[in-house]
Amino acid sequence: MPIPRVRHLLATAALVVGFGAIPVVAQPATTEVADRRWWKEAVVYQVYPRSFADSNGDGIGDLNGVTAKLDYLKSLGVDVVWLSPHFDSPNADNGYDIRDYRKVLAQFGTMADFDTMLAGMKVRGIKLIIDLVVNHTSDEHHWFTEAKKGPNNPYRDYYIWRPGKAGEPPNNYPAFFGGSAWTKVGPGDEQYLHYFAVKQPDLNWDNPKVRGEVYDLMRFWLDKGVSGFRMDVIPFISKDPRFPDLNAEQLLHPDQVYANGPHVHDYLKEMRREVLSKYDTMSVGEAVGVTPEKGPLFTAASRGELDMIFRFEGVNIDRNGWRTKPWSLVDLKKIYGDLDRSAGTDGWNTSFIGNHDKPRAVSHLGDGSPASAKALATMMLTQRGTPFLYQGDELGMTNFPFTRIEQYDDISARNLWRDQVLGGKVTAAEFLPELAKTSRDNARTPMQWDKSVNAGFTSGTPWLAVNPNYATINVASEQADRASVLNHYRALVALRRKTPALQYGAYDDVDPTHPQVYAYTRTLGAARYLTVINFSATPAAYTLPRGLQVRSVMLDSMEQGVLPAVGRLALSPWQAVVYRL
Ligand code: TEU
Ligand code: CA
Repeated sequence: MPIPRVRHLLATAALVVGFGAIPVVAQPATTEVADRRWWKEAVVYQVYPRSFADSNGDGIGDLNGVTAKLDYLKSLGVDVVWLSPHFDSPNADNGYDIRDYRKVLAQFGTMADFDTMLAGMKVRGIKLIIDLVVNHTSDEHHWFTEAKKGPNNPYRDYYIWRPGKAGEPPNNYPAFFGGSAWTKVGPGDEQYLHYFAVKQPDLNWDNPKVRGEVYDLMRFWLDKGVSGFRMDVIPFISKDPRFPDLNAEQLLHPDQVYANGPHVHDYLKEMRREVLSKYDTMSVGEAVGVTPEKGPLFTAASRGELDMIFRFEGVNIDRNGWRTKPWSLVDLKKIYGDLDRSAGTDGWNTSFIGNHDKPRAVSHLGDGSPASAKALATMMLTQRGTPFLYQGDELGMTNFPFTRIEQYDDISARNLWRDQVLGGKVTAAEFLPELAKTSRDNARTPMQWDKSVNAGFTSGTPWLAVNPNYATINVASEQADRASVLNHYRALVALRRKTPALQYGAYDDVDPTHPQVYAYTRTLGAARYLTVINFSATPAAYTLPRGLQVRSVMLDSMEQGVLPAVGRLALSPWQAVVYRL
């Protein structure tokens, strides 16, 4: 195990230069924080099981693979694992289309394997949250195979049906994966609603039986010992039953309409009352379509809905759908500032730079280099809000060098190709380079464990190709390298854990308009820290604003460990430093 590079305040206090000896102020005890919660102090790690570790050589990651890697997760210092869907599914959308909520996907193993995995986590003090995908089911769920039989079926009202308009859909809602959000099936002229793929019919949350079914399945997993849920597109669960057409403005961002149903907050309050409040849980909503002003309605503790949400302005800063667009650090800082303000004192945020739906952080927010991966990690792990690491980001795993459409697995990529290129809207030459930069499959290539064949992910043929850079970017090589991205993550997680100000302290951007350097403080009582990040591949001579003076280096991505002369920093490309003030 490498030696953590976190410097202890007392050991470095003597290094203070430029100003006289300052008495060391003890950090306030966390008990002084008004509303302590384990999930505010936790660091979460997202496992996408299909791509994490394959235990039986079929090329598909599985639960026994996760169990085999628990010591690795423990060595990272993470407290919670978020497991992407592990339920029975025909995998039209890699498990986000559930056929049976109480059964483990056979490709991933059995319920006994799940129990073994959960027990292994428990022994190591790691909690598990699972993916609650209840805006929609698979069209192969028995509720839907019944419902589609006709208007008189007892399950009909589990889903949302409307008559078409003269052979056209009931309204102009678009689906996320292309085409209309309505499809006709079975007898009669009624169509069912699906915000995502045709194989993902939306549940009718206005039906109390549906809500009862959802609460039951939540209790089933909570009773097994999971500690909460990541809730897939949860703001979409309530629909306007009149289904008015979207106007031109709304068609530019239908997600904002979908996230604004009349009863979404009633249902979330009911869910907390009925289920979450009866257990010691954490809940995080995937807040697609939620604008900054509306965020607090989901997360204000006094409202009793969710604990926190994922907001996407940051990770989407450089894209418009499948196309990339220019962005600036100043824009990013503004997003983070707004996000922090919106959490206020009664709410809580998440901090993340990637997930299974986004390209690799180091490739789109950084420049692909390990130095930029460390800079992004420093940003993520010193923000206020619970950090969510995505598997492989801790290695600096990069985008895949996609060149051909056949290399993609994702339904979103394949449908876009059909609509955009086969539909004659753009040429393949225009489309493919953009898709390569924005595709979700970038995040779904197998985890890179070592430099053996298939990166140690599988002894068989991987379901999605391994990134060819695995010989250098992998766990085994990085364990052994003190200066690796992996060991920087470990140091950051350890620093956050022992530093209440990094968990609970107020966030203040001290230089919001600087185009190259991101500098912000985190303050809790008398404890004050400063993160400084050179967000570029060129060196930066940077004078600290507001007369700030640093006292000691807590962590330096370049390990220079040198304190600056008063207030003046010479930052290397992508250098990121956490100071104590
Ligand atoms: O994602 C919702 C969602 O809207 C994203 O897929 C979005 O379209 C994408 O980030 C492109 O920017 C959730 C899941 O995370 C995703 O994997 C599922 O495909 C989707 O819901 C349907 O369940
Ligand atoms: Ca397998």
